Amino acid sequence: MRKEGFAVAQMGPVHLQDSREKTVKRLVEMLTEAQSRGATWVTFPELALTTFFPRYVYDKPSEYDPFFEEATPSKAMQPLFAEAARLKIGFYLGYAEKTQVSGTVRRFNTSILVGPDGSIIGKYRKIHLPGTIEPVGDPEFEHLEKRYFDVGDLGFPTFQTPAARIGMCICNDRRWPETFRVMALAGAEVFMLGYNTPSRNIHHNEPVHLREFHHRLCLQSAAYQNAAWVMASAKCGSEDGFDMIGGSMIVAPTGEIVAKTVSEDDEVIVYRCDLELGAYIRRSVFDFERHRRPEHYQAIVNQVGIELPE
Ligand code: ING
Repeated sequence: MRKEGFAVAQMGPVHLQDSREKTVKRLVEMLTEAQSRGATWVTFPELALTTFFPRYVYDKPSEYDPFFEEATPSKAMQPLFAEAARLKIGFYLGYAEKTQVSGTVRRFNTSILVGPDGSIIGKYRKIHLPGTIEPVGDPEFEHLEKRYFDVGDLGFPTFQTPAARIGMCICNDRRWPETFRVMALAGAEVFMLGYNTPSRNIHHNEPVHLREFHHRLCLQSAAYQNAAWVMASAKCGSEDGFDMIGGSMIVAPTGEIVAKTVSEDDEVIVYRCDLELGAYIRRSVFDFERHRRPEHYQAIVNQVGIELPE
């Protein structure tokens, strides 16, 4: 039996005018609550330090750089790192990262995994960037992650911790099964992800109930098909009038939802996860070594889009 307390700390809205200090204070409060309820790991949302700024059109870096952190940990993150180290809690944190890669400025939609000793165990940079580079001209809001972020350059890594082997991804990544399979093939036992998912789809008139249904569908299938625990944390509610879905949850390797938020505010859910449950499923139904046939999967790696066979 390998039981470990995992928490998902969902955030309510972060408004354009909210300072980093005010927002980080909310994260610290939820981290403290998670620890008091038996958690040793906490998953925070995507872009947890600011509003979901890719909904707005900015032209110059000077307009959108204020949303980015230039060091990790940044000054704004310090109180969270300090409290986590004091309470010996590990955490996943999503934020906008501005950095240099081989002398070139790069901007990523990033998450870090921080250990209970306060050290940064690993980093992930979002690979599946939804939306468009140019505005589509929707009267209400845009989805411009391809405009502000580079495609992640770190692959889908996994990180060994005392509790489990942990893999990270971010929001739209959860809609692509390749994300989880790659991490599961590297031994991930727990997937941590944050998301900021608008309640409305600006690209087509999608019934509202489908937003949460597709969100749940992605997480439950990822958990079951990869025999892993899934920690999914929303930043949600109405950010300056722009609604985003909640539905933060913890999903067992069986695909069952074991904990779920009921609000669109700051809300902590905690579950004592038995890591052995995933191991059992990986020795039976999803024993990759025994059952997978990659010689028949070539199209998944060799193709980007659909190619009709002759
Ligand atoms: N947000 C959304 C997400 O993937 C989206 C964007 C929603 C794309 C629904 C397609 C369908 O959950 C982010 N930040 O990726």
